[in-house]
Amino acid sequence: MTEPQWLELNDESRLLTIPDFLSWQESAALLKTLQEGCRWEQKPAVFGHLQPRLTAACGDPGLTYRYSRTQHQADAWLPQLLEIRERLEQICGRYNFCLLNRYRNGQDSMGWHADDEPEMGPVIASLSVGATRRFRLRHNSSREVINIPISAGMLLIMAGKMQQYWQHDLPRTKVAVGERINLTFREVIRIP
Ligand SMILES: O=C(O)CCC(=O)C(=O)O
Repeated sequence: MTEPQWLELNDESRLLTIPDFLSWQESAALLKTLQEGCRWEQKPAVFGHLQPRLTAACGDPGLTYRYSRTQHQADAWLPQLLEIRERLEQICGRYNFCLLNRYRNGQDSMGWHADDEPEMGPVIASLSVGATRRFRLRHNSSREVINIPISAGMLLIMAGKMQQYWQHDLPRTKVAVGERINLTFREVIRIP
């Protein structure tokens, strides 16, 4: 695995990328495990539409993560995800929840947003398996856009004030691409 290197963006936002966090074989095995082992759902979006992707969630018992009008209740951790969590925590952060997004083809996507809910810890570790897709970051005031092609096995950690000053998305593509699953390990802080 390549040595982790932090990229310091403006406004105290920090980004780390490790292209080979998982080997090609580990990525292929994890893709299959997740396809078969997670409880996938297509959640409602706005105006009676469905979200253009499938989602699943794993985490510590009793945890729920809410964003917009969507609610994700954690299923039990798969053993493979617990192993990854341990590896991630050796690099940076603490994680008690994993949101999984499954993009079935190039038409599936995720719109511009920030993971800035009050109950969300500031460090988000995003790991991808399957097809390569373009991930974008956009600064809220300068509108600078950073394009990051994310391939299988690549880890990206967003930290510092990233969620406060930047949004991110996963745009659709007309290129014929296969399935991709993205896992975001997060810390959901229980608010009394
Ligand atoms: O699929 C991705 O890489 C992006 C996922 C994402 O934006 C999120 O889970 O908040």
